[in-house]
Amino acid sequence: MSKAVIFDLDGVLISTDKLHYKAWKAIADQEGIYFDEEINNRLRGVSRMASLEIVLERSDREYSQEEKEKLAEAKNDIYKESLKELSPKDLFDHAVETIAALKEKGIKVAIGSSSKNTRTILRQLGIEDVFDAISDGNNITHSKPHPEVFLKASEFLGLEPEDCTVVDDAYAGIDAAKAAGMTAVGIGDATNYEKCDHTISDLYELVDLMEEN
Ligand code: B16
Repeated sequence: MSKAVIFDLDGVLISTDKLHYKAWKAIADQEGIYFDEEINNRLRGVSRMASLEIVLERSDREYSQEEKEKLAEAKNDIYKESLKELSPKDLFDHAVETIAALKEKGIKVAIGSSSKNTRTILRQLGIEDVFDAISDGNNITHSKPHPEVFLKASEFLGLEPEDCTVVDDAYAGIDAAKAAGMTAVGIGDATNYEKCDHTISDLYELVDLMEEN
């Protein structure tokens, strides 16, 4: 049986997709670059700088590293402003109940997110203090599908990777979990991905699943 569940954040406990979209769209419009929701879907689970590279694919000119850093910072300023609107009611159904039930069973809970804004988001959602470990964009040098963010989470928990189960909604997250040697549970879009060890349609299904595995 796994000793811990590592939750991806965006798309698993909350959706910040639209907020990312609005911020990237503002940057793309400012630069005269075409950007739509379909392109935005490719940014899920991807780091900020890697996301910018995807946004710039439609540009007809090259950007210097300095320009790219300025654009990424401008996007993050807009995004951070919008995070102020988040509140506990934005948490997905049964997120709080699932975390509480897992903890009651002695299962540790952690976050494994590519976002450098993870702690701000958790604070806005009122769940900053419930996790045994938080691994995020600030403690990694490689973004998913690299396993680093989940391996760091298991290290912070003091557990072996094989003792951990990851829940992620992005293909890159499932790949990262498998590369880390962890059990991968897909939710949302990832339920269509054959690399998942298990799939769930509601977070609370994790509670029974953790007893079986
Ligand atoms: P930031 P996750 C990811 O979060 C988002 O899905 C992705 O769209 C974003 O670019 C990335 O975090 C970095 O976010 O700009 O806040 O550092 O799915 O790994 O929880």
